[in-house]
Amino acid sequence: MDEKLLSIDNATNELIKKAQTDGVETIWDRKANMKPCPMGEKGICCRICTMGPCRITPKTPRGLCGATADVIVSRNFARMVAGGAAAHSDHGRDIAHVLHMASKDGNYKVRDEAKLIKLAKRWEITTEGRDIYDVAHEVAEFALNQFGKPFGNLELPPSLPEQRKKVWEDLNIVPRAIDREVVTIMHSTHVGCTADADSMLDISTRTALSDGWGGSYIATELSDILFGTPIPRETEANLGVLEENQVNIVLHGHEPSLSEMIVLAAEDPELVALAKEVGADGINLAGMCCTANEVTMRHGVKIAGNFAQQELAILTGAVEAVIVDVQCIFPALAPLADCYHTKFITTSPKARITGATHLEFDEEKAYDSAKSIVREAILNFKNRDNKKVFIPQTKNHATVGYSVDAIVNQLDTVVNSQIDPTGTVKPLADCITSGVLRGAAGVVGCNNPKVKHDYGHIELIKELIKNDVIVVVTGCSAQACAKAGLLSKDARRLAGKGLATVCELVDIPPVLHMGSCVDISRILELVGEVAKYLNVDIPQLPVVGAAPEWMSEKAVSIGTYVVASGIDTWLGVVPPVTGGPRVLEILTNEMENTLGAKFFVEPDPVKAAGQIIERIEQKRKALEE
Ligand code: BF8
Repeated sequence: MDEKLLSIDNATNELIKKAQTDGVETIWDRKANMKPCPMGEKGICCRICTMGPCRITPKTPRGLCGATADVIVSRNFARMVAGGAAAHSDHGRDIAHVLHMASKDGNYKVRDEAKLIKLAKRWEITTEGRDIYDVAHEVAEFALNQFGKPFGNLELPPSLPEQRKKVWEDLNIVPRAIDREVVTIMHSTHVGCTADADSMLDISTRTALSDGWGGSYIATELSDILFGTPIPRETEANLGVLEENQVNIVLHGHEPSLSEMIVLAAEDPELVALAKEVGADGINLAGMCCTANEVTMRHGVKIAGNFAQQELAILTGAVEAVIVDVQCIFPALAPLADCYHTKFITTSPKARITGATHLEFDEEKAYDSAKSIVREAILNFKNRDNKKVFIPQTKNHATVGYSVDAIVNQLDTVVNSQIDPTGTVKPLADCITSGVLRGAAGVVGCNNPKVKHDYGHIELIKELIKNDVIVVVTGCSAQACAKAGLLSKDARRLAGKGLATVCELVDIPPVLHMGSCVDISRILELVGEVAKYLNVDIPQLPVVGAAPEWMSEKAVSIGTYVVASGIDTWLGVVPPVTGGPRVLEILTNEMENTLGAKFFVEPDPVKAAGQIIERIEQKRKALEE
């Protein structure tokens, strides 16, 4: 691999080249010109009031108010957690609103009744003799209450082991209402409030837990109820999924309430006919970022790419529209779309972008709204300039859609030949305790131009599977794996003997696609169930987390709740906390004493894999004793 290449992915490198020929800029050009602020990088710049901004230096060891480096670093960290928890949880709230408007004759329906009933029972909502939509509405209300209820703690899912809950109780970090936790951070970080790194990190941890075991968990469960619980499906990934003779629509963002309707609208006979009328062979949907994960695991919609590739989709000159809702959308798409014929369509009042075409998605009239958006894309086909079109011929096959239910079913079907289905995680737990699988890793998160595109994910994961560590993936890591062929069942040839045997027996890839970033809740559920089955607390399991190319506030919240859930977490990009020695000490050391897990920072993915394997073996040994 040419060291100068910015990605390990051919399609990406080819399109970066095209950007140069076309004279347009990409994230990598901006990165080359950007000099990151060294203060910001260490987290020691404080902009919380206007007396400064204060910068901590040897000469000025305190801000104007007297805040130390650790106070500043911990407050900045806390605000990142708040931003991330807010984004994930507001996504969950939106899905709850959609469930509340679901009806038998409406656009949004209940697709997984069994899951709805199970959740209703868990929340002590009467189900017998009731209309399923009455139950759905009460479940939605109950969920919405988790965001703002004035008293009591968050309703925690049954997959959370009692031992873990006790740890949180003892540390006084059991989350309360989700909004309350986010607001507490904003209050506590206001000038003149919390000035103690330890306490600030406790508040951050509690808020992050309200995301992982609250907002994100709700987002996943209610999405499954509304749109169906994913089952394994076949798909393809990378920009080569774009079609020369079709209307190409890229769905980018996060919430399935929009993308599900677009998927339906794109099959509408009226719109299919319109596409033919404008000279196209049909309508081709392709997903990007977490929306890609949502629609691929429920419909097999192809994956165009991950976070760093969003500009490249437009650069192909073959995309009629990029339709976005919220989160992880480059504002750069607006001026870039002006250089091609692509329509950049924003749909959410929460994420309007100057220069974009704003067609607000109205959930009350979801289908009609989605149809008008798709129509815009079709009518734009005539503006395509064939001279500017270049679709890289790179794509790979992937099997996606491993929800917890799908994993349990798959193991039951094959391992027990359905003779004696356990309906539990027993077969998975057995594979781990017997040592056939050495352990499991959840590899998640973004792309970050500080790391060669996709290199962090793929190198780490290849090393892990080679050493019989089964890997589950979500977010942009999942797409990196799909593009690299690691989500294909053939990839078992890259696995160690134990993992390869399991893959063959169970007919799964060595890397399992578990969904979008909010679906890290699926990983929590799986890990929690295995711990409960073995009657241990989560930190005792040979299980780790990793975010090799993370960049967003959401990733900070995720990392924090994963560690607080008792799972050691490896970061490939250094977080902006190195200017606070106490903060660093807590995150990378002391958390192990209090929460049973901590953060590791290792930019080299091969070294990180070595550390992970060592840690997993230590845990195995302790578990056997
Ligand atoms: O929530 S992995 S770049 S797309 S933040 Fe964003 Fe990161 Fe991708 Fe989904 Ni998650």
